[in-house]
Amino acid sequence: MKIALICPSSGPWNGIGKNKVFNGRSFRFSMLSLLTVARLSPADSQVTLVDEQVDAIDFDGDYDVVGLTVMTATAPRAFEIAGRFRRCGIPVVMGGFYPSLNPQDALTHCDAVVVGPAMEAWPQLIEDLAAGRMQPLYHGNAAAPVPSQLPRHLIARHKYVTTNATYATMGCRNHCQFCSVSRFYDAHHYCRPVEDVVGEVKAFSEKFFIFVDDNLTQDRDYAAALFRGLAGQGKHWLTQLSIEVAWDDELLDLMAQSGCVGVFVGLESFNDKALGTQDKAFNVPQRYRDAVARFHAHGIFVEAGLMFGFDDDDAGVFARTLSLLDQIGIDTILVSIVTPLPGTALHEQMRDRIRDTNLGHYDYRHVVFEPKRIAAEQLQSGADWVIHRFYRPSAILRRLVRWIATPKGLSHLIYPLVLNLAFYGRTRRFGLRGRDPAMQSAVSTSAKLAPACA
Ligand code: B12
Repeated sequence: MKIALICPSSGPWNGIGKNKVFNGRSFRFSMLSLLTVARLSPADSQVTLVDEQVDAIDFDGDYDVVGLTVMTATAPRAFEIAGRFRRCGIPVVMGGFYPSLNPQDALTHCDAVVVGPAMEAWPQLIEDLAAGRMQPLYHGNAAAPVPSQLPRHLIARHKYVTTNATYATMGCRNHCQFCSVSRFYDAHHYCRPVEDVVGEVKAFSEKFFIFVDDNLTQDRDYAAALFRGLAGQGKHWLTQLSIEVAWDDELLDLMAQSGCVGVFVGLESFNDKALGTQDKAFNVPQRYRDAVARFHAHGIFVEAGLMFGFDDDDAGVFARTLSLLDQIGIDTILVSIVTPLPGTALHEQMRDRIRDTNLGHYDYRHVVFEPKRIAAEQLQSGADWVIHRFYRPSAILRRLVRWIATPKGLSHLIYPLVLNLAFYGRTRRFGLRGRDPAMQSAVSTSAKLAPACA
């Protein structure tokens, strides 16, 4: 069977890699979704993997089936691609976050949808297709063994910051209202056998790799066993996790010893009330500074995920946040505009306030709803302004000097350095400037962290 697996690209991700400098390559990694589907395909099938961010799609290709991996933001482009292949009589299957959370909509654009992970579902679908009895809906099994030894040779190493990405766990037990992940995994957290993950990491040819997990340390005992297994391999890795791990000295030690050099933590906001409305009250802003210091003491830099546009956000939130980020010592930020992704709890709450239904705009970069306390334009401009200010060269330099003073400041400097420069490049590529909707000086001087509540 000839199978084409395609990852569509959209918005500012189009044309990545065209420039020599600041070409976005530093943000390109993973492709685990389609590599996993490729691995689950029959051994005698011929698989072509296309990442539209860097490869062209051959619409005249001779394929028996086309599989598309689809996020909400890439759905319009995926629908276009699907239409072209279907007009040539080639069946199209969709999987990934958008079709899994919105299968009926996806089915109006394709022949079958795989809901959830591909395990068990994809092999069954291919068998049914070959027998001429493919069904419209297949449900994957997240508890089934995850295939290792992915066919990474199907993607070109030089087009990615790394092709050494993997995951030890899937999903998250938290119920953050805005998040697709808890819905996708039905608020479950699945762990792969430690020995499988350790074996996979050992086989990586390079020192650096990425865990794309949603919350790597949510199961504490599992994480401790994993870190013990990884220790001594001399690897360096990044991941995403919840802030609570900062208070667990033993786990932090193990994490650092196993080679963790950086973490992405969804701080989201410095406003307890906003966090509460999103069911994320386990983040306590008064403790952020201490948490960051603990990571730094272990040689781990901290990237903060931030969201603007909560109902409690007013015009002062941008300058206030910028000032607080500096006070708590954050190394890099990833800013998102609150986005009610279809299929999430937030989408259900905001249904009446959505003013833009173009799914291509559901990429955390556009305001698609009517905010409560500020105008939509202020939200857009304020978010851009924060990114622009945070990544101005003088601020980057100041942060790097501060980082050098941490215990592994010199030996791990490469990571915050590369990431800060990559984000700087992104502000240039996206042409971000923005304006502070409030009077910057008036607000930033009044931004003070409340004393830590123990
Ligand atoms: C790595 C990553 C990226 C990478 C690479 C993505 C890639 N193509 O490989 C980059 C940096 C490019 C990226 C970009 C974006 N991302 Co992203 N990304 C991730 C992350 C962290 C891991 C993805 C991954 O590799 N998972 C591991 C694989 C094995 O799992 P999987 O993707 O779910 O795939 C399984 C199933 O879904 C299914 N499946 C998936 N596709 C298909 C296709 C077929 C045919 C079949 C049968 C099955 C199938 O089978 C797979 C194997 O079991 C996820 C979070 C997450 N939990 O997945 C976010 C995530 C997918 N991204 C997200 C978003 C919003 C984005 C961006 C829009 C915005 C941004 N933050 O910049 C952009 C969009 C890019 C664009 N416009 O083209 C959201 C999507 C939410 C949604 N409802 O759409 C997520 C869930 C993050 C989040 N918590 O909100 N991302």
